[in-house]
Amino acid sequence: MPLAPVDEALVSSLTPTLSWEVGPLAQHVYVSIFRRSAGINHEMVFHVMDPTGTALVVPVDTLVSATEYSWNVVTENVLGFAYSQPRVFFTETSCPADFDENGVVAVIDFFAFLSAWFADDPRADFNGNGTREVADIFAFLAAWFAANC
Ligand SMILES: [Ca+2]
Ligand SMILES: [Ca+2]
Repeated sequence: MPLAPVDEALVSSLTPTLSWEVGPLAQHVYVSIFRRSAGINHEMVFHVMDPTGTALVVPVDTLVSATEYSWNVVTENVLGFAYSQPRVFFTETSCPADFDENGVVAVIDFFAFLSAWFADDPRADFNGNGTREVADIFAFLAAWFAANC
């Protein structure tokens, strides 16, 4: 059964830790994450069979910000499959310096921002004043250095 995050949790990380417990007779364990909206599961974004232990860290590049997901744990034993109740969680609105939205702030985010800036991409208006200007680069840099996500 899933333990954490709790149902309907708002998670601040795009690499949250999932934990669960399984009965002693389980021979196989399958953990799956689905993108979800309006109460309906869409594509599976993550699946692992027989993870080590009863917790895992969702890998980078699996989740995106401001999105609803559900996950479940399926166990298999001699009697067949047992499906946990699905658990829902939400990812927080992005960390703005994570420009490519892969869950980590890295040098590549700075280059992605600069590319957008030179391409006059609306997202390059980092300070949101409606104009793409040099100040946006400084605003991005400030967020990038301050990022703790
Ligand atoms: Ca990134
Ligand atoms: Ca601006």
